Order: sequence, then structure tokens, then C-alpha cells
Amino acid sequence: MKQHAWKYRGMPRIMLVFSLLLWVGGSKGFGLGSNDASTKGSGDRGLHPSIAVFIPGVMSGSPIYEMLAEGVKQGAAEKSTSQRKITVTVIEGGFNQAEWESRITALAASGSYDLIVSSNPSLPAIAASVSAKFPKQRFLLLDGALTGNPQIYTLRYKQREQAYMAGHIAALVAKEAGHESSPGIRVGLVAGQEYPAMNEVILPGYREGAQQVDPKCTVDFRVVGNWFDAGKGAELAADMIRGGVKVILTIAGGANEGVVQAAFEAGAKVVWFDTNGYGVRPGTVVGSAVVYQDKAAYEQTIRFLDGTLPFGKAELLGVAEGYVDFIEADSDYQASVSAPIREKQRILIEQIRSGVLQLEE
Ligand code: RBF
Repeated sequence: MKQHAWKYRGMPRIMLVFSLLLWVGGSKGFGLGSNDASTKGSGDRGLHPSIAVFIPGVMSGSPIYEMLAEGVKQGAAEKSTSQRKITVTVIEGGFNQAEWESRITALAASGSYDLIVSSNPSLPAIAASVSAKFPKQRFLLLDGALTGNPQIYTLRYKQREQAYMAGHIAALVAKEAGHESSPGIRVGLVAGQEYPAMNEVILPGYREGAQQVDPKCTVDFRVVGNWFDAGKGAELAADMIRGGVKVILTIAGGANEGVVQAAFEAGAKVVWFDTNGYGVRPGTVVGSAVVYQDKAAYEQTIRFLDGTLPFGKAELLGVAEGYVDFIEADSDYQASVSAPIREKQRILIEQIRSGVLQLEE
């Protein structure tokens, strides 16, 4: 994979480490990465569990990572008692993907963490490689899938459903905006990079959702090449809009900002992914197809701390299970999208939730 510049808006080249000590007790258990030999080797820290959250990128601008850290911290806080001090350390791995494996190897080698938590579809392969070298190290990975490794639990979302709902609202809004001369309506998708879940699930799901509105709808798909370049995001979006695109789904981390700005300036609209994005630019953001990664991270952290996380398993959760959704209950959505469109979108969501519409992953 491509390597990218380390600096973005003054982000230092060092690994940023934030630690949250959830319970301030005596000197033992206070230090992160304690050198106490009895706590080495992961998995058997007994009374004082220690969890590392490895962010493969940076949190700022990537809601899916912000939710990850939030959920783990919340689960740990809830399970901390005066007898059991749970430590959560959040490590930002940066945008140089070539370094992620060595950074995770260093975390495992430290023997300081009962659990390493992370999120994105490239993590299972990295964790599998590290797990072979550190047989006691356990991993909780969200937004990725791997079965059969007894050290790794994964949870993935039904992103075809998420992308389908995004495509459906994008095409409805584009159709209403009208473009009589073109053969079919045209919607856009800006991605940070290409990866199997993007090319095989998200992009096709988006196209299918849009084509339910207009079978001739086409998708203009553009790739930023990284997860931070807002200038490039703006450039791609402006070019798409010049080509007749009226609505753009943006899945590009920090580059989303540029897409939103370009759309705003040209009077085009944006569909947000992963979290509720209406507030990012009210009136410009017309849809939010979300995953409840904060809830998933919270629940799986609790399961780990209760000793019930099923390592070796891969779970897949969608709309019906309450982990994928489209946000309708937001005044900015109601103000910026017409009632007939909202009604059509409501019906679609209901069909997915009830199982009337089933989308194969
Ligand atoms: N999504 C982000 O929002 N920010 C990122 O920095 C980011 N980095 C990624 C790196 C890799 C190697 C891969 C495969 C995916 C990345 N994603 C990122 C996408 C993320 O996993 C997910 O597909 C999207 O957030 C849509 O749910």
C-alpha cells in the first residue's frame, strides 16, 4: 500500500499516546506497561486488566475511530471497581500503513496488554501475523472479519445495507434536483482508498440503492489516495459536480471536510457515512448512514472483561440487529430533505429492518 506523509495539520511524527487511568489507586497498576514480571505475557493480568486501543490512522476526522476509543473507554469505566482497576491506552498509529504491523508487534511484545483493540478491514491479517509470534496476545477487531484464530475475535457490519441506504437517499435527492438532459441521474462516491470492502461491498451497495430509485443511475467513483487530504477531496468533489453529480457520499476520513466544502460552494449535497453528520454542514448534508461502532466496542469490551468474548469467532451485524442505521430523527435532516423523499427513505429502512428487503453481504 502507498505510504503517506506523516504530517497533517501539524500532527507530530511521534506516536501519540493518550492514556486513561480509569481508577486512580495505589502505585501498582498505575503505570502503563508495568514492568512487574507477574503481569507479563498478556491474558492473565488477573485483577487489573489493561487494554490497548490501536487507531490505524488518527482519530480526528474519522468518526469510526472516535467511536472505537469511546466505546472501549466506556466499557472499561463501567467495569472498573475499587478492586479492579482497568486501564485503557489509546495509541494513534498514523497514516503510514506499512508501519502498523511493527507497531502492533511492539504492543504485543511489551506484554503489557491483555487485549489489543483495533478497527478496519486490514487489521485481521496484521493481527493474525502478530498472534503467531505472541500466542498469549488477544485481539478484539471491529470492522473486519476473520474466523478460526483462537486469539482473535472480529465483528463486521452489514455495510451493503449501510451503503444501500446511502445510495437510495443520494439518488432521491439528486432526482428531485433534476437534470433533464442527462440519460440517468448521477451520484458520486469519494473514498479514501480502494480496499475489498469498498470495492466489493460499499460501492456496489451504494449503486444498487441508487438504482432502486432510478435503474439508469450511474456512480462517479473517485479515490483520494489517503485519509487526510481535504484539498484533494475538494478537488475531486468539484470535478464531479462539474460533470453533473448532484449528491456525493464521502468516506474519506479527514478529506471529507474538503468534499463538504466543495459541495456547499457549488450547491450540491453530501451523504455522510458512519456517524450522524447533519451537523457538519446543515443543509448540505442530506443523509447519514451509520454504524453504531461505539455501542459495538462498548459491548464487546464488556464481554471481554466478563470473560465471555468468543475468540475465534467472526460476527456480522446489520440493521435488523441494531448496528447499522439511517438517521431520520434529526431536525437538520427534516429541514433539508423534502417530506416525500423522507417518506420513501422511511419505507426503505423499514423494509430492511423487517427483512422484506434482504441484501446479501
Ligand atoms: N476510514 C476512516 O474513516 N479513516 C481512516 O483513516 C481509515 N483508514 C483505513 C485504512 C485501511 C487500510 C482500510 C482498509 C480502511 C480504512 N478506513 C478508514 C475505512 C473504514 O475501515 C471503513 O470502511 C469506513 O469508515 C466505512 O465504514
